[in-house]
Amino acid sequence: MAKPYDSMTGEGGDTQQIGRGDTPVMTTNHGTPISDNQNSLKAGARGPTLLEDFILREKIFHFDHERIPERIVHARGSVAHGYFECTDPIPDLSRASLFSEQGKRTEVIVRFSTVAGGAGSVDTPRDVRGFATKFYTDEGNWDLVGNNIPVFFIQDAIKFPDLIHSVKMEADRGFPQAASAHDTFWDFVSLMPESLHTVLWAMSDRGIPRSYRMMEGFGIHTFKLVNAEGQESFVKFHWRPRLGTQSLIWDESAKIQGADNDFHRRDLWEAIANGDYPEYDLAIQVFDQELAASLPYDVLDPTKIIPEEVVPLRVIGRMVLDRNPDNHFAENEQLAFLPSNVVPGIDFSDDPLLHGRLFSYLDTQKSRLGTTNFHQIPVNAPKCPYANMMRDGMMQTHVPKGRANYEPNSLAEAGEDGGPRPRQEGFRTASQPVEGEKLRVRPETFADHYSQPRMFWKSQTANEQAHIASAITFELSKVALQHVRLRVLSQLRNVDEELAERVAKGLALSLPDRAPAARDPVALEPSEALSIQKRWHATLEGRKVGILFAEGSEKAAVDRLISQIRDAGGTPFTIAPKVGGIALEGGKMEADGQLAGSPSWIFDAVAVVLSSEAAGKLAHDSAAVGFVMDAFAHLKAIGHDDGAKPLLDRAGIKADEGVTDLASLPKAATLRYWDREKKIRDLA
Ligand code: HDD
Repeated sequence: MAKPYDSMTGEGGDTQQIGRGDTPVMTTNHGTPISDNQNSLKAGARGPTLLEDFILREKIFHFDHERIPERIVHARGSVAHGYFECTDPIPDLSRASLFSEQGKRTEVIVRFSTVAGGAGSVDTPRDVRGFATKFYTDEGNWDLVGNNIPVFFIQDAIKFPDLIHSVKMEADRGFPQAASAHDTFWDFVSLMPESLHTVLWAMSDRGIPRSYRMMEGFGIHTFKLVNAEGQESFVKFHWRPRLGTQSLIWDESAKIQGADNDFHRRDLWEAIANGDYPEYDLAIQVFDQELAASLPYDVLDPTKIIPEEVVPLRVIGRMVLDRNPDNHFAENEQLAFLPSNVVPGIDFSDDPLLHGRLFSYLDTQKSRLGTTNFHQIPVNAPKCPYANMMRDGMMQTHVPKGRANYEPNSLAEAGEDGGPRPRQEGFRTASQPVEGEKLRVRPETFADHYSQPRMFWKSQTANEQAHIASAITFELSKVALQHVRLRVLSQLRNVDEELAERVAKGLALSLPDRAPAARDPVALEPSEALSIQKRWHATLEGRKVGILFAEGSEKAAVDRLISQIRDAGGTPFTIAPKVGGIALEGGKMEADGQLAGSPSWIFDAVAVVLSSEAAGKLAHDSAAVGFVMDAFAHLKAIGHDDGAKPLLDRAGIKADEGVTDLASLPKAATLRYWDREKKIRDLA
């Protein structure tokens, strides 16, 4: 019998052997078994390659077309599968089947994303994050395509291409990538005061989330719930992460871009792989037309929120993400969300931004996925049966039987399959009277652009306000056009004089005149829910602690810390100057990461377990000094033993509440030390 092909030696190879044993046969895309995947067909061993080589041609042809156009926005994203479980049924409000019974589970896939960067960009720039969920319900797919910020930059979809052109890399130079800190974005924003509310959110710590697992999600628009009797209510959807909302410090997020481009993608993947399934509550704010009419802003305006102090949140379910994708392309690149995917019981309001989206997403999938049959791609296909008279088209994979490709038909009367029929209980648009002239206008009720950004600003802690002021200062310092900086300042004066003054001072500019306001702002009560720090969850769950050791460290102390961190629900990660295993006091130990590649930026807190001899040595190693110095500057807990002191002293660490002994670290690591910030950074 001939020898099987050996890819190392290039010897052997016989189609008789193919398919033997458990290894599947490699074939062409048309099923022809392949005997040699290493060498193209040539005329003579050193001769020209032959056009006849259909195996080579097919392989290169396919490779040449492996990429599809990336999403025009939200190109970089990470997905996870899971389920939604209804915990508080709402049949009185909606007949949506996923909300019908307590304990009912519906499969979901979620895609988290950044907005501005390309598919290969980094995870931690300052940006809005996408939070898009596809519920595969038993009455069709419902896509809740939201963001981690509850408002949007513009009020009308017709402005979306301008907004996105302005924020993406500038058209002539092709930079900056994944950043809003440049002329064109701020030029646009300064001319569109309606964007200020979202700008303030994006410039706050919400724009640099710690993890997709620690991010809220919002449906943003007002939607409608419709019950079996056809009664409607307005609704806003909220995702609340069980781990609480947490963010990075700006300097930390910028540095993480160097340490780990995939910081959020890796975090999500590893959490799920380790069985720490991310969980979110789904909450609704339900209200009626009467309440809507009583508010000093319009509920159809997507630049406005309804504070939860005004309409409280009701939790109706939870989502658990418990499965990583098997294939990035098939389940992420090919995943297509459509805000127009609703199910009976959920309907749209007349938000003009939403209406534009109902067109845009369907349209874009044709250009991204190349065919109107993109719904047949496994990740997009409903999990419930679906049938209609739409036929053919590129990449059609269904093989419909019979002649019934039109409706109505009477083929059933002749004993043939007459195909599907619409049914009364199907999706029915909530009926509402509509009357009016055709107008290209913005309603008067959308005209107040300043009250809500002011409410947001007033709701923040002193540190959070400082972060907003310095983020705007930073971004405007990257803006080269002086008139744009001044125009932003003139807009900010309408939001809050103090904010405008702080930014002007940071830029060494004098305040320009206030921009004329389309409508004078009104005073709105601050809302605690808008601050991350006021709602901080002090938990080690989901948090990662870096433990630095070196030769001579006490092994028992490292082992003890590892198990304490695990017991508290955190993830320990050991770091040493060398990874392969070094001699500690009490035995040898391998490290998870090497010091130079594991800066403290990628951890929520750090521990330093060192002999004084090793600490003295590491005090002359910039990676080790930077490890503790940055942890301190990023307001993290630092646990250490006595031996580590020479290193801490060298790094200029001043003892405070967050600098603890090793035993206190697991508790200390649940917090960031905001009080420390004013001592190490100018918060003016
Ligand atoms: Fe959008 C993608 C969220 C307004 C047009 N959008 C996209 C994604 C998210 C959002 C999360 C990524 C989906 C995925 O992961 O595949 N977009 C929003 C939110 C908006 C919003 C929360 C306002 C409330 N979008 C918006 C408008 C338009 C679009 C007004 C156009 C008129 N969005 C698109 C798009 C994308 C998209 C170009 C790119 C890829 C895709 O749709 O599938 O059609």
